[in-house]
Amino acid sequence: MLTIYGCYRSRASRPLWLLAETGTAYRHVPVIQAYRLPDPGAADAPIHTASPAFLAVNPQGQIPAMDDDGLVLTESLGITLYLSKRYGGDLGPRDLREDALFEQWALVAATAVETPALDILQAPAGDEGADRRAAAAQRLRRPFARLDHLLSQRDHMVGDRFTAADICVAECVRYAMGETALMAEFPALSAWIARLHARPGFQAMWAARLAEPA
Ligand SMILES: N[C@@H](CCC(=O)N[C@@H](CS)C(=O)NCC(=O)O)C(=O)O
Repeated sequence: MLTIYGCYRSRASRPLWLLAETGTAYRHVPVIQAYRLPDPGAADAPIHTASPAFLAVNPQGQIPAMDDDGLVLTESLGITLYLSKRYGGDLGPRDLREDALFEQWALVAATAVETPALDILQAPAGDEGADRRAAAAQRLRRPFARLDHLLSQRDHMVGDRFTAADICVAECVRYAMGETALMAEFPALSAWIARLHARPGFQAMWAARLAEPA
């Protein structure tokens, strides 16, 4: 039995998007971040990242987590890559060379893109956050130039098809999309993520996310 722990308004969106694409059956436990609850200790609080029941799954107290017949994984991009191989068919790597590229791009997303892109998302609006956004945008220019160059030559990150590598990278790039002037500097990257966001699988994941309390 496959179980995914984590609400949609979290990095659980990554494996949940993958599963929306594959149509795989799974149990979803919508664990919420404890810091988002006014009183995580309340008797009627929903299951959250500091709940003993969840800490028994991931003692790190972070979402997402996955349990697939006893295989427990607790890193969103690792879960997404695993699910693509286990249940994804052509969404997963076809051979070792593709597998290497999937891993490379997931690591680029996690190490070069995610932190500055999150900074853009989380910086205060207006003048107050302007310096933080500008510094984050500057840090993104090199990885974005690399991605833009690749995507000006091909439609997808790996192979000639949509794969989990696209999901891993797109889910980190997404955080920076509010910085529209930055995105405009990278037209191939912008066109690629717009195509991905038009997919029914992403739309289904996004609708479920919007249906959750903010
Ligand atoms: N590198 C981890 C980061 C996980 C993470 O930071 N999850 C956040 C939600 S997106 C969380 O659980 N925050 C609650 C907390 O840290 O207490 C991953 O990608 O899975």
